[in-house]
Amino acid sequence: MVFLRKYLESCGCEPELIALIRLVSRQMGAIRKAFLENQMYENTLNASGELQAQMDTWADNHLIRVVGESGLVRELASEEQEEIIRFENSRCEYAMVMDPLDGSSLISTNLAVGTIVGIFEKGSVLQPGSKLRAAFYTIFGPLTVLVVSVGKGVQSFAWDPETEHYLLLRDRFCVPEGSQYGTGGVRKDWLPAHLKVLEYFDQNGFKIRYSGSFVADCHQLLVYGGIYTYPGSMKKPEGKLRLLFEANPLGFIITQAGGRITDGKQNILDIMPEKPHQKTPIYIGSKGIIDTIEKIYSTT
Ligand code: AHM
Ligand code: MG
Repeated sequence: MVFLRKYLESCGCEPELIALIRLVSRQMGAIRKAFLENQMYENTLNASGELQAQMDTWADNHLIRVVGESGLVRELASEEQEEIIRFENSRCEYAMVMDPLDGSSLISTNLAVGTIVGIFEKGSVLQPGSKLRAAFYTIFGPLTVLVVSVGKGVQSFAWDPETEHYLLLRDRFCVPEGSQYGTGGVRKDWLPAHLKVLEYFDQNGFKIRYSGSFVADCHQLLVYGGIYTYPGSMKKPEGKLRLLFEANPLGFIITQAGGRITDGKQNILDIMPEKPHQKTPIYIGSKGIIDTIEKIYSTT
């Protein structure tokens, strides 16, 4: 039986990084419990102007408190916080980015949602995704599953509530090519290049799968291949999803599993962020399909 801590040690991770990954991932029991009493929406908007679910703010407040008290993180940026938070008393220099509860519009439907985290070794949270030291997400499905990369491939672990340990579920993911896709947005607003991409999928017999939860859809493509996209549109050329909190941690993980992430023109992991809530169009998934999408973009 392989435990999360043993796995991280075998990768040569420093004790403080292991402590941080374990600390945050161990909060999933508390977050999972909180769903029962937090099914509604708040009357507040987040920094992207989206209505916050009660679980968004619950998970955000909980993780900020736990991470702040740990003394492990110097700087924290959250999808649910306007400003970057600095913990002056921290004994470590890690900078952490998080989407405390991704897919929150699905809470009332009981479909899979999760938490997304990226960790930089030091410095600011405003760094390209390629500089991440580690990234992970959790997904609340029938099991609570943790998918993690410390730059040495991608593994998944399942939370055992009885022993309170994460146990290795799957060793070394490798994104298969696959032939399924999910796209966010509204057809009448899509740009010509995206329409051509969809035409390519139709012509090549791709199957549609889109849940409305980025973590769940990315987890699916990690297993089955294919791609997820939330493109730019005529109304929102920058797309919907955030570079820091969603694109970079998932892009890092999928890249570590042999896949790719692009905005259609460039590797998203190379983008230098200018502000915490910066958005980006996203195509993430199997390498061959992303290569094809970039070709379509370069000729449209
Ligand atoms: P969230 O972080 O507030 O949940 O928003 C991001 C979510 C993604 O998980 C998902 O892929 C997308 O937004 C769904 O958007 P839409 O409802 O427009 O399809
Ligand atoms: Mg999100």
